[in-house]
Amino acid sequence: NFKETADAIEYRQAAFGLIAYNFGDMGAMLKGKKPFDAAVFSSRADNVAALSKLPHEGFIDGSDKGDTEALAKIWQDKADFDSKMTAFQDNAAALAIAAKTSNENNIKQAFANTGKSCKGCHDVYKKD
Ligand code: ASC
Repeated sequence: NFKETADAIEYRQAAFGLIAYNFGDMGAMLKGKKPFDAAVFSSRADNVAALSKLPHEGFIDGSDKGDTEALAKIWQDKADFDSKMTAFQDNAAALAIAAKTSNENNIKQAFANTGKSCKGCHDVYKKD
């Protein structure tokens, strides 16, 4: 367990940073900013699916205080926050599966669904 709330904040931020790096590279490929490489894309999708399970553990009680963009609303509406986090994990898992096919429409749809999960939570629970 975390010794201090600062450690929990650092933990979830590290996970989000790794997610953003991997997801961002996938977006660059889908938007044609770099060549699409199916093996790299799939590996990154696997990374995001695994990493998506990590941040939630860092949202411990009291960790709205500190060097964080997390809003106190997370802990006021914890059940909704938890379900949004689960939906993100489900979407990331579906994206990892889609990435193993060569169905471009499915891949793009699964990527969009995952991005909507990121944004949907940020819009409500992250400082802007
Ligand atoms: C990213 C990133 C996010 C999401 C979000 C999707 O690459 O860093 O927070 O995608 O912008 O809408």
